[in-house]
Amino acid sequence: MRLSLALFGAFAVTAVALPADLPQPDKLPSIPEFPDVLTMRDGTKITTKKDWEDKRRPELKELFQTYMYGRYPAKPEKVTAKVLFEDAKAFDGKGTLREVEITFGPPEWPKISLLVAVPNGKTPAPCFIGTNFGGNHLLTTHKKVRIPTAWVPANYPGVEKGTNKATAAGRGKQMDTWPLQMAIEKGYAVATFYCGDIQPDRHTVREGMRATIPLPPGGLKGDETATIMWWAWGIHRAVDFLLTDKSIDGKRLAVVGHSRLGKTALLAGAFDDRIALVIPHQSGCGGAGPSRSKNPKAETVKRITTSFPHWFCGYFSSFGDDVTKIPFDQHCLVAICAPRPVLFTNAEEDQWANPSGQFDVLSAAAPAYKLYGDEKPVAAQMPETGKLSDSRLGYFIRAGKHSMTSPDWKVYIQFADKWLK
Ligand code: GTR
Repeated sequence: MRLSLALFGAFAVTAVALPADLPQPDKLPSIPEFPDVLTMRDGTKITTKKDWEDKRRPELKELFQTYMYGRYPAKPEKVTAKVLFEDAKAFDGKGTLREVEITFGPPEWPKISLLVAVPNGKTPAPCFIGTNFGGNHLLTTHKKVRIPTAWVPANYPGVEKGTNKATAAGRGKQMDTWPLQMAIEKGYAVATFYCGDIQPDRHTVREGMRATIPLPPGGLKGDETATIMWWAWGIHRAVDFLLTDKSIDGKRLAVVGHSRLGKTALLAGAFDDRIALVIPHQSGCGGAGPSRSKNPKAETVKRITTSFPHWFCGYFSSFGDDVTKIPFDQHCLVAICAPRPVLFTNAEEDQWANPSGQFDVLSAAAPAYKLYGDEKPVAAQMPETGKLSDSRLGYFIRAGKHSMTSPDWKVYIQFADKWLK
């Protein structure tokens, strides 16, 4: 089955030059604390929802594209979906599992293989959507699920030594990271794809969506579309499809992701209002963690832009030695999501992801949510370990380490039950 989903404006990547009124990073003013989310760059204070939506929100989206994640790529002209297989009696007959190939460009462009699990008899179902680290085949033992052919990280189950090539030996080896059966038993659909379908997580090779864009004359200018932005854009292409899938309730989509893919989930939620709920899990620096961090154990902008330069655009690396020049902090990315609920989830031993700094980020986003009439969008203080704070800006921290497993999913579902059902 092939279906054409939508027609958008012609595909072209917006210019990489710095917008005329924005200075080079070193010419920006130093702001030691979080910049006020409701104050424009020119000092104007925002007091109404209308001015927030017409002025400050677009300004913030522009700033994040320019100085951190790179330009948001244009939407594809056409998005096409082809069902690769469907098993209506999966999960002991409780659910339907299918894989859908999503195409959005010329034949030589990357394609997304979207794994979709849907609860039988409970449709249209709310749906979790997000990217995974190593391939859909790791999340189920189902023999028909495709094995990625793109580069995959070496340390994943079933990857042939020294090849970065996924094999069938990995089937079902990470089922607990995306517990499909548990989600469908709770009435939720789940849709996920391998992030490398869009952009493999290495910068040394020009491949994936990056390779579809010609290098501008003179090389990259600093606000080029970076990997986290490409991943977020890929999630939006999956959303294009989900909105046409009758078994999915398109008004109840929750984006979720772990770590670097949690950074991706937050960005995807901020840049797409079709997503109703946003859950960045242990996303840390470059995601839910503040750049102006007070936690000495947390990852810094200097460190992340040195280890993973390709996740962010070139300009973001310039802030490594002075984060006070960043004209926003991550609370502004959360604020862009307002009034949609956002849940930050963490682990005590994962100080690298800065759990306390993330709570500060959530609190500093609250003024934007108050414009929408929620007088108390966030708890007064960080909840105790193991206890979900289910305010519109929710927070949860558990014992343990950096990982995404089924107990974390129970919390996502608890939060989604409150805000999506
Ligand atoms: C770490 C990185 C973090 C986080 C993590 C992950 O090496 O420093 O920012 O993204 O990887 O994605 O697992």
